[in-house]
Amino acid sequence: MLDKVAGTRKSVPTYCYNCVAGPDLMCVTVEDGVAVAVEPNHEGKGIHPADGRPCVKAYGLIQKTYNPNRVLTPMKRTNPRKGRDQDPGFVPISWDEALDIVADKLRSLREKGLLNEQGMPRLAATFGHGGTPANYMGTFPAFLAAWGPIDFSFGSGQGVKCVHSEHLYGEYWHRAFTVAADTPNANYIVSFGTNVEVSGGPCGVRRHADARIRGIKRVQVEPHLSPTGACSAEWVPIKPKTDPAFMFAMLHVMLHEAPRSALDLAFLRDRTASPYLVGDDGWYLRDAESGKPLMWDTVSNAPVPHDHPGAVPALDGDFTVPSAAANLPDGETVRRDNARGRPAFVVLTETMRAYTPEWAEAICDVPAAVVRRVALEYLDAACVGQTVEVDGKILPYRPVAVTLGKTVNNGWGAYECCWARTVLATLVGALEVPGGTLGTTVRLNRPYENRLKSVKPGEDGFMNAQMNSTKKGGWAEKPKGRNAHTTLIPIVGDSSWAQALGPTHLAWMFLKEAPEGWEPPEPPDVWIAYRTNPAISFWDTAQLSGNMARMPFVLCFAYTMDETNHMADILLPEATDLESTQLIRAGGSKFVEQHWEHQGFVLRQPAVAPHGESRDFTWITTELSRRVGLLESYNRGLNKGFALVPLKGEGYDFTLAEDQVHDVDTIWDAVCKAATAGATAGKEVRGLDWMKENGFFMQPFAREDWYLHATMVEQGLRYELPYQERLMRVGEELRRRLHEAGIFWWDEQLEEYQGIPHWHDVPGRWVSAVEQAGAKAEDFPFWGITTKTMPYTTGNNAGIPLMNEVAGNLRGHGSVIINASAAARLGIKPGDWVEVSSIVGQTRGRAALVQGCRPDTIVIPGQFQHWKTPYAKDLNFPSLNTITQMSLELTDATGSGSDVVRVAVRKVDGPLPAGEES
Ligand SMILES: Nc1nc2c(c(=O)[nH]1)N[C@H]1C(S)=C(S)[C@@H](COP(=O)(O)OP(=O)(O)OC[C@H]3O[C@@H](n4cnc5c(=O)[nH]c(N)nc54)[C@H](O)[C@@H]3O)O[C@H]1N2
Ligand SMILES: Nc1nc2c(c(=O)[nH]1)N[C@H]1C(S)=C(S)[C@@H](COP(=O)(O)OP(=O)(O)OC[C@H]3O[C@@H](n4cnc5c(=O)[nH]c(N)nc54)[C@H](O)[C@@H]3O)O[C@H]1N2
Ligand code: SF4
Ligand SMILES: [Mo]
Repeated sequence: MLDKVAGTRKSVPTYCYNCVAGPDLMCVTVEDGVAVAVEPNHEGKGIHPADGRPCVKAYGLIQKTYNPNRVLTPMKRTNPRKGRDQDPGFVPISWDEALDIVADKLRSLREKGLLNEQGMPRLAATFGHGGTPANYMGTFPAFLAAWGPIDFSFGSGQGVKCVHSEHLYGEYWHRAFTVAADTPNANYIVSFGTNVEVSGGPCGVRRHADARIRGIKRVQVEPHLSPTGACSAEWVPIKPKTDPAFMFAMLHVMLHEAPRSALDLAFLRDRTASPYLVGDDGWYLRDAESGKPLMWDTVSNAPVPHDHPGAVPALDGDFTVPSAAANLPDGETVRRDNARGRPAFVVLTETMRAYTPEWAEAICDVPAAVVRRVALEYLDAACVGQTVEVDGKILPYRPVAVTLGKTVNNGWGAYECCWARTVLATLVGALEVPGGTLGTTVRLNRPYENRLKSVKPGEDGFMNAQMNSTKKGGWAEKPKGRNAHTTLIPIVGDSSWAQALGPTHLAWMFLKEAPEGWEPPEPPDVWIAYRTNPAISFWDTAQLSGNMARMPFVLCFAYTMDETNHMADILLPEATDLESTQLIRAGGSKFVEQHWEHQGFVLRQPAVAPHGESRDFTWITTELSRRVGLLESYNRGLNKGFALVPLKGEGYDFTLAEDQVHDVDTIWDAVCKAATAGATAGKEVRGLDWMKENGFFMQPFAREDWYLHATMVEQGLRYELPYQERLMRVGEELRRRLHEAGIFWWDEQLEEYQGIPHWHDVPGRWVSAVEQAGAKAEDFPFWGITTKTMPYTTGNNAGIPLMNEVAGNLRGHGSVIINASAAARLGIKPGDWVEVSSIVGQTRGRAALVQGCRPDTIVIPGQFQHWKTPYAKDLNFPSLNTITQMSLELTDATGSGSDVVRVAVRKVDGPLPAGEES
């Protein structure tokens, strides 16, 4: 621990990972034991894509540390009644008492059995904000692993209202849990609501600024003019939730109006399923012997299996296959003799025929000429046929990309958008090549730290997919967790991240009321929450808070009081960002625009001593493990790699004795040594002291490894595009299983399983949600949407005054953003109080009048309307989450939804009296 020493000044290197655009490097200036400033870590120049600079949010960490509202001792609830209107009656207790209460409780669960009578885990845990808490929770993953089954079903809005469908389909098609443009090399980007100048952190901002100097053209397609729109060459104000129509029309132009030769025909032929023959009933025509999909070979003028050596398959045409087979659902194989077969590319082209720019204009409210021009500019900029040298290798050069923001890539319409975006890339060969559309990380396929290695040959010439079985006997009729991810969402799989990416709102909803044929789940005996605030960040927050109050025992790691830990039984204050120790990976390729030309490890270390009684998360975890009686398996977990890397490898062994309690520094010293030894084949071993001095350990990361292309070529694999035969089969099997089990309430979602997506009235779903609730559609004439702002990282730092001060410079901060003419019609002037209401409730805020917003749309930035979080609760800011529906009907087949709601707007006199929200 660091003591206050008079007259000293030092700069402590560390990292910020307060949002998914991290980790970013920084230094903390400490004077006389007091953190006084955050500064860039200039040692990161040339290594970190932003040369060691953090973003504005990191500058708030000083106030975060010294926040007078921090919870600084463990606390226990004295009022057994829970609810927003109940005073929890928290009283300070010692660590001993707090840990004993928790350990007793947890031990009693183990005695009863890890699963309850319904087969559900008795212990549940929620970690928020896109997985970033893992970078602050020290060795806690080793405790979780030692425990056994845990329900990660209860979401916070991360996942289902984050970039959800992109996570699932992106990873399925190109190992892209998140998708980005190769900004350093791109020349033309069409961004559908990717607010990267705000959400991309210093790496994103720096890269796009450099790209602008280079002359990149970015077209920002979104209902309101975000800072990203403002920094773009062009803003296209599209009607919310109509993006699939825009993208389908781009496909139409490229397939029906542009010359065929403008497309990357070789890429389509050799790297995609475009030549696979589709029978009239929609299933691939397969070789009767091997079951492999057939293509029409133009060399032998005959059908051949997809991997036939020397074949030059046809992309166009209409063929008769003398003898073939088809794989129907549930393992049924049928013969297909003299069957008609058309290449998947033809089926794609035919399906897109009706989706002209003129058709899209009527849906998107964007002139057909704009859609057409964007499509042709994209095609023109694609440089089809060109190559570039990267790390001594010749790769295709395709400097065009399409990116999708959250709200485009989640909820209804997201499947169509993710599909169309990826097909747009394949048409010009711009998938996973320099300049194009890239995946940046994997979370559903292992190894998580190397997405190239996660690619393995799977079915039908494609990469493997980890799907939950939909077969009779294999299908999980009985869910293993309360959001039923293995039962309802085949594509999410069942890896360690999968459950948190299930339909996590259903877990909350079903606590209160389950649909027909579904056993209402009992709440978990114990729920743990850390760095998450579902009571503010999810939808229909009033109802959600009510359901949360039904949790019988809640353990929260607490920084300050907030709306979620208001329901807690025990609060444990962990030492925060500048006060504690952890080693994590950095570089390589990660979320958002975190592709580096280096990879390695970065240390978070105590710049200042922990405040009050707050304790390092690793200390808390070790103590908890000991008291619960899990010390040995916890230590075994550390040795196996749950704190980052296995502590033993070839030529080194830093394993910890399993029967002993190890202190924080001993554990992280072993991790630092094993990590560096592992990365250098034992040549360089750097302990905790070295890491503290140097901050990070980096090695070069080949730029070639940003791209999947070489891996695909080496393994002879094709991208599973454009046709989705496998998903069709999975969807039909899921329909049968659900119907056999008497479940019909997922039928709408099953419609999403199509070979080639068709347009359905996506925005209309939000309108009919109003009508189904018994209200009149015309009473809610506006679209309500949200957006992120640079100084805020979701609700994580809402209680930091500096962030509000900085955000005060941003147009619309803390307000309801509304088009000036629309406001004038309603008699609303700048700064007036307005009420925004939906069928769920109402929220109030001051009106910010702008030109840069569609007249039919209002925007409520960020997530506010706190009623407990100190400082934030006095801001009186509105929140879209108070008024957004949480419902089955607005849930797509991946289990996600969107931050979108139909609303009414009216002028009012002032804020709602406290406690009267919704
Ligand atoms: N209206 C609206 N809602 C949204 C979004 C939006 O853009 N607009 N975005 C959605 C998205 S994409 C996501 S990923 C989710 C994220 O939503 P959540 O997963 O709920 O995450 P956060 O809002 O970051 O929650 C952070 C909580 O952790 C607490 N906290 C902060 N620092 C510390 C600390 O050091 N220690 C402890 N113990 N606690 C700490 C904060 O007080 C806060 O209560 O929100 C979603 N909700
Ligand atoms: N500063 C900051 N950075 C962050 C975060 C943060 O909280 N703060 N959170 C991180 C997380 S968890 C995530 S998930 C990412 C999200 O990153 P982004 O998706 O880039 O972020 P948003 O600001 O939510 O993007 C919303 C944009 O979508 C537009 N939009 C809304 N509805 C529609 C629609 O129907 N169609 C189209 N075309 N556009 C629409 C809005 O106008 C808005 O500009 O950001 C990450 N980075
Ligand atoms: S973008 Fe900002 S808040 Fe996010 S990790 Fe980087 S420095 Fe921290
Ligand atoms: Mo997110």
